[in-house]
Amino acid sequence: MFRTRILALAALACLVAVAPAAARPSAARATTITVKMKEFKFILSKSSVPHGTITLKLVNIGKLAHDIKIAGKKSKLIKPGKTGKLVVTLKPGKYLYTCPVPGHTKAGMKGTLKVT
Ligand SMILES: [Cu+2]
Repeated sequence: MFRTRILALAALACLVAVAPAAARPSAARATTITVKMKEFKFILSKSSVPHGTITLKLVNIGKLAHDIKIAGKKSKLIKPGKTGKLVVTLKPGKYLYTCPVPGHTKAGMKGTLKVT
């Protein structure tokens, strides 16, 4: 009987310890943006996202290979018709993104992502 009560108390203590973490409002959010790449521009499904973990779902709808560079991180080169992804963790601010393939940024493959 005594032992059962101890176990019940221990179980309750666990619940109390876990609950506040799950309800924490300032926890980092996870957002996914679809990024279509073509000659010579990026088309983003969202141009403003909340800070936290941001997954860029890359879809090359063009005829040349493209990749993306943002906040010092770079994706793999995505071939025409292929997909890929790049995960970045960003604080609030404005981030320039470009296509590092020579000549592509200059041709128009660039933009700014707003992180709130
Ligand atoms: Cu490109």
